[in-house]
Amino acid sequence: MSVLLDNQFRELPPDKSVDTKIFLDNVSHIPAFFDCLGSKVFSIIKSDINGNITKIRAVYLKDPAKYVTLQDILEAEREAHQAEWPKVGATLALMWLKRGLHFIQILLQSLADGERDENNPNLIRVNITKAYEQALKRYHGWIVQKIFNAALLAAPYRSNFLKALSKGEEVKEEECLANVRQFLVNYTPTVDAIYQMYTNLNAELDYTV
Ligand code: 03F
Repeated sequence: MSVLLDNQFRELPPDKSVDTKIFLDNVSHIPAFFDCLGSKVFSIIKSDINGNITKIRAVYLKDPAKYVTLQDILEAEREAHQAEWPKVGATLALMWLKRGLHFIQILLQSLADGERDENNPNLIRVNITKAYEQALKRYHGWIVQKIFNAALLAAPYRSNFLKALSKGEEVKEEECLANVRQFLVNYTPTVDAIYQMYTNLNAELDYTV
């Protein structure tokens, strides 16, 4: 019934470590969602997200017992790559993936909070723009910002977006937003924990693409 509730994230343990296998299982459902959004511009975003998931999974599968948590991966790569780190491997892939996850978090939270453009109540451009400005824009040069502008124009109507989140079923807006809120209960702390890990390990970079 709901893409979001089918793919609920797990509650974090008290130490806020993120289990690599569970995390990869959870995020692996996100790329397929772009297929129902229509425009070609979403395939660029889909393949970027997919590529980062694949890079992290490839590292994990080399030694699942060693890379139980995402932090295990970052620490092993820091040891292995020294000066090149953190602009390398799964550390770099997760650095970017987390920004996309943060974008999704802000977008969904803004919808759940009922933020909307009163003149265009069936558009989600204000919600998308807010998410972009907070999560991604500072890392993008003008060419990538142009891709964002194209995606913004191609963005689905609010009603279609909510319908897509409900697997194509016509559900009442309030019911769908209740699912969004439920999804965010574990999703938001997971994204926050990954950001905190990058801060703690001094692994965040701020170059633009
Ligand atoms: C850097 C960079 N990646 C890449 O160059 C950019 C690609 C295009 C980015 C376009 C941005 C547009 C975002 C706005 C979309 C609005 C759509 C709204 C629809 C509703 C990195 O790439 C590589 O990743 C890394 O591996 C490499 O090594 O420097 C590194 C080298 O470069 C990015 O900026 C990441 C972009 C992530 C965008 C995520 C957008 C998510 C949008 C919608 C999600 C819908 C939510 C559905 C929820 C479903 C839940 C199941």
